[in-house]
Amino acid sequence: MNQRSPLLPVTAAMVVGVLGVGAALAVGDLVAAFVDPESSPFLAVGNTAIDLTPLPLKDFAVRTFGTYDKLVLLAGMGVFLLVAAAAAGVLSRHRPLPGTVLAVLLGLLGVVAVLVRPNLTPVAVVAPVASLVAGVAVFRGLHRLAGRADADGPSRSGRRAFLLGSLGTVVGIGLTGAGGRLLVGRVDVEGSRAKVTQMLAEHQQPTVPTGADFASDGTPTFLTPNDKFYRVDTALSVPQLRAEDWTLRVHGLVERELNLTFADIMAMNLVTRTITMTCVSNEVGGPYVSTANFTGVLLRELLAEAGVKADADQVLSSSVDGYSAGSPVSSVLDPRRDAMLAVGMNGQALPPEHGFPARLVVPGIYGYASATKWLKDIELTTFAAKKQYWVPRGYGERAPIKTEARIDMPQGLQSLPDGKVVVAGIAWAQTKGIAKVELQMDGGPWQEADLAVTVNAETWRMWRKVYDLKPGTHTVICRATDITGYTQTRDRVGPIPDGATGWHTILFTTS
Ligand SMILES: Nc1nc2c(c(=O)[nH]1)N[C@H]1C(S)=C(S)[C@@H](COP(=O)(O)O)O[C@H]1N2
Ligand SMILES: [Mo]
Repeated sequence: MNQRSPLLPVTAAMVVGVLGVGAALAVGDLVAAFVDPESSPFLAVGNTAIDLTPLPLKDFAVRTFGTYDKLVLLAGMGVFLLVAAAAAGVLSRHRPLPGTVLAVLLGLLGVVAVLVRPNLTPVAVVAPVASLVAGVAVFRGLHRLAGRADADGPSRSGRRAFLLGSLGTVVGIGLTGAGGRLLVGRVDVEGSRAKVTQMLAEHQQPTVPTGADFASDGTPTFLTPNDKFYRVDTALSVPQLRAEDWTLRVHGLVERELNLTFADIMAMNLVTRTITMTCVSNEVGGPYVSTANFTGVLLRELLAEAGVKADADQVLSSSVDGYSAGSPVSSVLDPRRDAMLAVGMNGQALPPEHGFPARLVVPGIYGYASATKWLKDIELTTFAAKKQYWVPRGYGERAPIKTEARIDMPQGLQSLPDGKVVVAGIAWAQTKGIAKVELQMDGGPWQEADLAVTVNAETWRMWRKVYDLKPGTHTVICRATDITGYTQTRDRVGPIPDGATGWHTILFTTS
């Protein structure tokens, strides 16, 4: 037989390729919804890509896209798949082999990604396997129909069969995809949060003293509302957990291993502390710093029940999404800094993006090395034995927050109508406290700003200073000094490996 199979038209070939990949994605998502939503091959590949991203590129992504970095990654993956699928279709105009090979390769990528995810069990591999099988089957099935349609020549029945097959596949993809979404949405996170919020209602929130911020002059409000609180994490999809299903294991270098439920935590001594969190990725003048009232259990009380052994120097916490953070035992147990396992944020259950049902908050340590969200495990270990998530990727092992100040008002390059200007902003030196903030206007002498009321040493402190300026362009620089007498360094360094330094400078004009 040397009869050549007919050549598929380019559009039909593209449709076959794209629908094959679409079916693979939808089936993968649906099966994953039954096993573990994170075993969706698309998400697993995306999450693995995030884990493998070199630090400078990740830093660039956070700087450029901010909180949208993940949306950009997902969109990029989508476009890549669309183009690859269409190209595979076109390459398969003679025979289905090239497209089949691509479907198998993409499927295997999903399998490998699921197998290497630290938080997935091997059973989770059923999702990418089902996805691979569906992709290959749909691709080959449609390819056969398209070939027949073409061989039919003037007869229309073959064409109709291909058209119906394609439409059927589109509907199938839609239904499968929607089914997957519905199944994932079936976890009633909001219902669970509502119950937790209700339980927290009886816990009094500390009131912020009047005069703790200069919000009317342009600083942030002292407490950051939950929906304004900065968000930084590696999770492509926010883990959907219920407090009722949550458990925490405390183990490693302890006298007694603990296995706690959410009810166990709520039965312990709950306290509320006002704490300012800061991200190591915050550039000088950057937005990744926020303050909240966190309600939870003091870690030193919780760990006392487990009994920390003397040779432990690291508290390694890990999350359901395969993240981990490590803080020094000395900081976590320090009675002057109230490290906590938090379940509440500003009087409500933690929002899902901020770690519901439980997270850690350790004052004075950058979030990456302390503030694990969607917490599931605390291991007492040593820095020598175990490395937290960001350490092999280039960040420092110990990460005390550096003393810094930021100008919020005026904004960079703002033009103000009047020479009567209030320069205002924030400064932070968690665990120490801010002693003074100085401003230098247009190269003049350093002058002290007025400080707002102190709330505690774990939080930021607001400042402001009134100027009467001539019309023109102005440059203002700020610098903070903490309670230990340390004045923040002028040396500009970027966030890697353990936090940015430098004086925030703003250029603005008055008329
Ligand atoms: N599970 C998990 N927890 C995490 C992270 C993460 O990527 N995954 N990021 C950490 C970092 S880098 C910071 S700065 C804080 C930010 O907490 P927020 O998003 O509630 O502000 O969470 C920490 N906890
Ligand atoms: Mo961070």
